[in-house]
Amino acid sequence: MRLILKLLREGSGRVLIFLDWAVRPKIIKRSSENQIQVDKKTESLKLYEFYACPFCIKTRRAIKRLNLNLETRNAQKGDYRRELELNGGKVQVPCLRIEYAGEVSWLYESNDIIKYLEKNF
Ligand SMILES: N[C@@H](CCC(=O)N[C@@H](CS)C(=O)NCC(=O)O)C(=O)O
Repeated sequence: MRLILKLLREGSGRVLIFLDWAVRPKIIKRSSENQIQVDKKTESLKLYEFYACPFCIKTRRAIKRLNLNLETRNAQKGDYRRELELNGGKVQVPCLRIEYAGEVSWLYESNDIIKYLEKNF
């Protein structure tokens, strides 16, 4: 049963990836000075994700729309998965790692991540 659900999620994820590619979001434009400032700010953010996860696709689409150069980290397996579990508290993606004033926090839930990005950028 778990495998079937996983396959369904993966399958719908691939369809969404195609739709996301076919219907691109309208990207916000900034002056080059403003974009440099935004790029500097997004250096402290990392998105832990799975490639075909529908919630990650939605979040990546918001990132694209907001024109953010934000590092994404594949947490499907390997070091990033372990890091997410150990430091974030659970393996659930998407999760935004936020480093601010030397403190690190982990923001789960795609809607909350999108709200955070829309509020800050
Ligand atoms: N409500 C969450 C749902 C996130 C979710 O269900 N993510 C799945 C992947 S699509 C997950 O992290 N599963 C853990 C796993 O497969 O190990 C959100 O909107 O971010």
